[in-house]
Amino acid sequence: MTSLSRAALASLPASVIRPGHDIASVRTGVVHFGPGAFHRAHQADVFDRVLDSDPRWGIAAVSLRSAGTVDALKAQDGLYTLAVIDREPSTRIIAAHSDAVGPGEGAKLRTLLADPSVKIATSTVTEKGYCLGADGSLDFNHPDIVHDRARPDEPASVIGWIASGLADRRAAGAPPFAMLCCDNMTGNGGKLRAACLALAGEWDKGLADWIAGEVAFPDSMVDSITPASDPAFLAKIAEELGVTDAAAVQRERFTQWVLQRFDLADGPDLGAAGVTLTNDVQGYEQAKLRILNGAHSSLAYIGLALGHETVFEAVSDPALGAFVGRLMHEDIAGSLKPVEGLDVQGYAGAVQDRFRNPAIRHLLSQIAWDGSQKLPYRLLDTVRDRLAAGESVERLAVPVAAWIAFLHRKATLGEKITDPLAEVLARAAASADPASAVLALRQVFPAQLAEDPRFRDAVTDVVPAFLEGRATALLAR
Ligand code: CS2
Repeated sequence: MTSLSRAALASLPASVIRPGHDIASVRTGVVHFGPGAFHRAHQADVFDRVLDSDPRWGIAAVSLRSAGTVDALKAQDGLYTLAVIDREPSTRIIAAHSDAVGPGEGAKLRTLLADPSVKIATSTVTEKGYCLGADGSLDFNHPDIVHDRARPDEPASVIGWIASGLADRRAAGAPPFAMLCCDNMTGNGGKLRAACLALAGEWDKGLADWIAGEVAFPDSMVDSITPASDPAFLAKIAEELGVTDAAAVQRERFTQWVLQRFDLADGPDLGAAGVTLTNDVQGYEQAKLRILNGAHSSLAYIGLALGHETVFEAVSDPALGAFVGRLMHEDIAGSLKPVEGLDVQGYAGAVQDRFRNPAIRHLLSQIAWDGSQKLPYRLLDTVRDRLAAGESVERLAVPVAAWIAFLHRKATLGEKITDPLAEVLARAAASADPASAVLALRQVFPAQLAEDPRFRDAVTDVVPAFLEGRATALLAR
């Protein structure tokens, strides 16, 4: 079977939605770091719509570490399939990528970042890709940052590339690109901005001042459930299309991008392409991270302990589904500050409905990755706020304990833990008292939280139930 390409478009079945713009006329206006499935299913879909009326906003996909997706995009003329897996499925070809840059192509990346027609850079490199410490600031002990501090000419990290790309703009007297962080972190734009300023300040104080004064780093909330593209999905797409597509992605129909308003002269009309531009992203961001992602991580660690494989299976388990429902509505939504224009209880209900989508096979094991990076934003921020308000954290302690037990199981069975802190986590979780040892990891649990007896005892008390296979009883909480 041949692979998807521009030439193959004509032979695709009529049911497949073709690009709505002339692919040959697309020019690069965006550089994107981290072209994983979420980017291809979410931001690229938005820019694909923008391109239907304005050819200046093609995306150059940049992967600093792995060549897979970039090679696939190059081989397929930048094209791939977006399958919407829902009650009303659809299959569409996305033609938003005008260029691709893989590992070892630093010179090309530098040229792209310096090009004044590139007015926007975006990133989805996951939480760990930003090299931040537990307090959310740039970790100067991270090996990539140690490297970049000494080598602004040849950075290793995304932060290094953004800062050095901006340095080149400044040196050329050119306007900067706006930097749109699209990862699931509270205050994502602000965190990225602070990290770039910190590194740039090490190189050149004047550069840091220039970035602080000139560059927009809007915060954003991004949302669309995007299960990984497994071999079975890729085989199904090949059967439907009649050609292979190594970069195909699948997602639910729901998709949302709420972006803080920012100034960009002559920029793309993101609003017309479905992006919500607002002056107050924070409320949306918090609601999404805590309700949706908090529930996801809870379903993942508790669900895996109970032998479930997917989100659908886990929410369909009556005891677990009801427990996570109470967690979402009472503990999380109930403690969020009101968000103008958002009914948080209604939002929590809508999220539960999305989890109950039988067409989506979203693996709990995928969501369980990188817990050390995710838990602070997803669950621990809620714990901290509830403790401050004098409210109970007994229910929230259950998913935290489930994570510790998950690490313990993996560590004692010698199974791989996918997490940037894997080694430290495995050592702590395999110890005689995994709860205390994991809670003592300051990279995850700030002292104030770990040492608060209301939280510490609540977690420590329930870890044994998970270790001894008695977790179901906890779900009555
Ligand atoms: C999930 C997210 O893998 C995970 O950790 O919680 O990818 C989630 O599906 C998205 O944030 C939904 O927008």
